[in-house]
Amino acid sequence: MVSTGMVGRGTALGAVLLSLLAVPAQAASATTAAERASSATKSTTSVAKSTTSAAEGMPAPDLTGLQQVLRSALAEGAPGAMARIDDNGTVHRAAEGVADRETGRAISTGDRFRVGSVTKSFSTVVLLQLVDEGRLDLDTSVNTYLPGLLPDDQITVRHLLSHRSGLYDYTNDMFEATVPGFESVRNKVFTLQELLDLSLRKPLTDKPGTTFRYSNTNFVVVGQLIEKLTGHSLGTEYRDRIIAPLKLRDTSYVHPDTAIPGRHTKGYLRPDETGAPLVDSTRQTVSWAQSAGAMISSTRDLDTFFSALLRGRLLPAGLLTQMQQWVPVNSTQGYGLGLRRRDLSCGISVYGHTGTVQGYYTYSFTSKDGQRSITAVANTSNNSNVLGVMARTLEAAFCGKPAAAPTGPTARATTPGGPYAEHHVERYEDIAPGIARH
Ligand code: REX
Repeated sequence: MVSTGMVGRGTALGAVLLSLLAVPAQAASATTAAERASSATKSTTSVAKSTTSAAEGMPAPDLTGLQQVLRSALAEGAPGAMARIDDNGTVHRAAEGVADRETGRAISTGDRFRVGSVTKSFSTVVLLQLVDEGRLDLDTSVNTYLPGLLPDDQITVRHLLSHRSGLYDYTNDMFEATVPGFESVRNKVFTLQELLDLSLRKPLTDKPGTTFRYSNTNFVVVGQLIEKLTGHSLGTEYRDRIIAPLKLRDTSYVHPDTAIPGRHTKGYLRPDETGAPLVDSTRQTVSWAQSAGAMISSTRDLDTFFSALLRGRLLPAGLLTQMQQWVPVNSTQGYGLGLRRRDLSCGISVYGHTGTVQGYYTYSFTSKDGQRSITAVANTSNNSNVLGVMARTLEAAFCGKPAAAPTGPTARATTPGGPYAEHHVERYEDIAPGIARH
């Protein structure tokens, strides 16, 4: 395994008790955010000149396997699925199915989509740049910056970013009934405070700092911190600190607009009732998620973003190290600060985030050196089979061709066909209970 963790792995699924992670904030480098931003711009055009080859120590992507994985996603009910690999300057694109079921337009890797929780990595970068600027400290109580906001002074900024605050995830209740829940918030505009108030109706789920439990509420509070400390809207901060410096042409934060600007794939939400038709969920405010999940982007832009992040273009080394202090999620996954780690079957670990927003599943991950990245998207959700199938795009992108066809009594018993079906693919995705229908 490539990665190391502060705490042991192999812990049981679900909430994981931890000893307190006392990770001191590293001394920030003297590089300013503006300097890093300008070097980020240069580096995106000079990837091929790097002395580190993405191929080093990593097998070539299995493009045939990738295509088969996307076909399997369609077989499980996704109208379309696509993936783009950026491998040290070489681009591979794969797409299957449609972006629009009415017109039949084929899905394309150039299509924009809703990235869901990949937004959390953007929010984290903004907040950690503020840490770098000395405007807040990771191990200080959130209530120091937003007096009286949270019910417990023990909740620190680090607890929010690593999902260890104990703040209840209000989306558990909001989307208990999938389509009615979605329709009830589709056109709604919430303030961040209103979302936090929904969470605070329930007591803390755990003692702050002790337990990893994924909760959108954490990143709602991160959004509040960003707005309070900068005096600007979230959209302004994403634009000035990440989107503009990295020249992410397809990335935007248009909340509360309901339309996805430019060419995009439609999103199709699967209802809970068996056999009920998919619901076109493309248009929505995503106000229920905001800094936890409301960004729009493309496969190219997300590859650029995570590659730049892991290559140290957005944060100084000390803070990038902090982002990679892992809390175990399950036997092959860890959560850092707004960043996921997944350990693949070939021993390679990859870094990025996943996203689930009605009608869209996203996986966006990069190698440790940021030289090879993949973003894979299916235009459906509430379908755990599609979610599980799409995880296999990472195996195809980073592990190369599987050594041998799966054999044995359990082969293909629980996952549908296609490559990697039986080979060390985590069946448990870290999402709130009941979030994806089986
Ligand atoms: C909300 C419901 C899912 C989705 C959610 N999404 O919390 C956040 C996110 C923003 O992306 N988190 C994921 C709905 C887990 C991540 O980090 O990868 N499901 C759907 C239901 C289930 O409504 N009843 O599947 O579209």
